Amino acid sequence: MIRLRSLPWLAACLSVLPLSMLWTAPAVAASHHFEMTIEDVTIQVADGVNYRAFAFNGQVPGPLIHVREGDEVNVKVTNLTALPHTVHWHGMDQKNTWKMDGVPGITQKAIEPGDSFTYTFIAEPTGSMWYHCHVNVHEHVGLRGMWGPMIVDPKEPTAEEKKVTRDLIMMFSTYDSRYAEKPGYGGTPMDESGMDYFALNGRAFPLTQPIRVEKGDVLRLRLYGAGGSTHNLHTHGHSFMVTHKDGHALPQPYRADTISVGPGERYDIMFEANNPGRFIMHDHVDTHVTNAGQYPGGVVTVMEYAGVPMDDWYAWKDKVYDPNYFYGESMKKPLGMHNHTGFKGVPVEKPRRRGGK
Ligand SMILES: [Cu+2]
Repeated sequence: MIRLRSLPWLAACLSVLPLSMLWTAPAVAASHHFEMTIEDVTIQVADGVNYRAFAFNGQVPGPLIHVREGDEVNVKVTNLTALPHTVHWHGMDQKNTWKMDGVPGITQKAIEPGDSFTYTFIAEPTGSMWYHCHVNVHEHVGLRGMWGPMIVDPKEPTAEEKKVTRDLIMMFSTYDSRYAEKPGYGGTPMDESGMDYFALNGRAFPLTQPIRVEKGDVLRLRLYGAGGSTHNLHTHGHSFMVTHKDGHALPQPYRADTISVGPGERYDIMFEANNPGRFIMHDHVDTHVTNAGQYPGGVVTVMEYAGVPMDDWYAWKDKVYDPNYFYGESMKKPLGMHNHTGFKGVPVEKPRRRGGK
């Protein structure tokens, strides 16, 4: 029998072994369980435009799902609306889990009103991914806000990614006010000319929010074509590097000041806030900066640098600021699913059943 006392060097090795293993152990993939409802709500897209939505956790955009590469994601989805839905995890490979792809009639039967379905899959590949319904997409995704961001962090972020101080999510969509109060209808190609409201995270300017920065911040904007139109985002006073397409790091990032984001597409852009002032950031498709034909409206925000005074005539001088409108605060939190009360709609009252006999 070997006694450790007789082999002091071995005892010393063993005593430090657990600690040294801690330093070198590879990151163990986590397993996340989330619960998500789909609810009938009304969201305010613009002044006087209250739009019926089928909203994930009652909000548009849906909650932020933030996980790491290789994690197991398990989401129980409960349909509390009067119409069937599914959830497609846009960008996920679904290796050996194709039945979790969320396409009705192809990978599953739609989730009927009152029913639940649990999606389980591995989060891969990394990047700016998203989820959306796959039932009657022209209406449910196009008009009813059935989408939300899913960010899959890489195990090893790049040097550029590590510099980011403000990680923000911007989802573009369009609305047809004729169908605002008509859930179950709208969004077909024949209706296309009726798109009259254009939104950034579900609201049109001036109901959107500014991006408040300090000089020296490094911004990463994750741009999503969540609706049926192509949006051309232009940043005044700053050019940016286009670093990722559909979540994937570009082998050769390139510099630009306007970027076209089509339906389903995602682009990540990064730049330093190095030019103090107040700079608009807007969709360069001219009709997309109107509300029912009136300029300014639609897809507009403003970069506001700390220390720049609010002039009397500034459109947003009295703006009630929501620091999480682009999920910037949620992105700083630990991995998980993050709701944002600022995105909540107003629940639609269900018709009451008659009581008694
Ligand atoms: Cu749906």
